[in-house]
Amino acid sequence: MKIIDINVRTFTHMSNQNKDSDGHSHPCKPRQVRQSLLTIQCDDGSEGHCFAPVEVVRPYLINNFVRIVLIGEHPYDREKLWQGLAHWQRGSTAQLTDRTLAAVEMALWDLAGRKLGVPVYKLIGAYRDKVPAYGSTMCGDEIPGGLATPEDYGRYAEWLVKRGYKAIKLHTWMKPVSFAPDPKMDVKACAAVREAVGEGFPLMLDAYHGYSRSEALWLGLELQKLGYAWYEEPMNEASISSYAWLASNLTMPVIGPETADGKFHTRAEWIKAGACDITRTGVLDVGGIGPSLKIIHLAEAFGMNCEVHGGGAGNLTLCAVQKNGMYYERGLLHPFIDYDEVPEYLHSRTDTMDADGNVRLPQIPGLGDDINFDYINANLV
Ligand code: LLH
Ligand code: MG
Repeated sequence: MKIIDINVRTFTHMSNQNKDSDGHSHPCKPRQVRQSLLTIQCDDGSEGHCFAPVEVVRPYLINNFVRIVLIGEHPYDREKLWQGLAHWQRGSTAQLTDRTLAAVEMALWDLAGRKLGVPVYKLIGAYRDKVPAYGSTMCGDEIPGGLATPEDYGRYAEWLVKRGYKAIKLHTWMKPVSFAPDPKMDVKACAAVREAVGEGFPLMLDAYHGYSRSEALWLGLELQKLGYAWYEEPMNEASISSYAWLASNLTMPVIGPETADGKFHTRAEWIKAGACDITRTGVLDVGGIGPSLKIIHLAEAFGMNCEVHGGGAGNLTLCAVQKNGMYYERGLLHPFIDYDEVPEYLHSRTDTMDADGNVRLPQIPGLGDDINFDYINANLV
């Protein structure tokens, strides 16, 4: 069995989300957008797939890196193939990102799962078949009735509790919102949500990612008073010593890093420096499922939890194979967006959540996306 081809289908679908000038998602009028499906094919007819943004699997990357490492190889040699790509990141003039590695590696997992007839989380070794989800809000905005005021956050939190979520994480206001960033406004939103959901309900804050040490500490001390369960990325994650300083000055858990470069190497340095109480990985942040498993197990060896960043089939798979993590991050959510709607390119949602706030792992062979190939083939670019 060997890999004989890698192809990318780019297709259109409707989306009601847009990114602002700092890259944060917000609701917008439905519009047509493009997405890609990466497919790895083997000589025995087996295939593995992974969705990716168009630029992450653009022809230059597929032809000049991915094909060269993968063609002719056994598709189950995931570690060898991942190391081949990861090694090539040095000297690739930053073209070959962890996101491309993640798409390729997850397509290899999908291929193995489909070929063997099992969901990937069972193939890795499941810890659980359902995962409690936290509702992760979009960043604040200036849309009337959206997430524009502390009261908006409070009202939305009440709705999220009714929908079944057992925990909520706020993303508050970030640039380019006109009054952001403002730690005092963050505290007002956090207090309004605490008031809405009552004491004891697990709440987390993912604050503006560029506060100074003194702003971050002031905000953290306020969150402690409000009984928040973790404090995420209030400063630039490149400064490990700032996080070590923050963690040593707070009793509440500091979580991270999420977006810092360096895969498992960076997470090891954070743990060694005492910069976090809970560590973090996400398939797109560190180059896939394999490197995320290394981080989860590293954390476990230090008696630490590792919370998974972001949603989707790969991240849900990680949540199902770990003991040392609480939640699946479901979102990003907003009062004007029906997150439960099924995207046109799938037959069903990958992360369907029941009324008790649990996401059950899909039982289809592969990574878990129930791909609507007819839709994709009818809407090719
Ligand atoms: O800044 C944002 O839009 C969010 O922080 C986003 O990156 C989100 O993925 C996140 O951090 N979740 O935890
Ligand atoms: Mg985050």
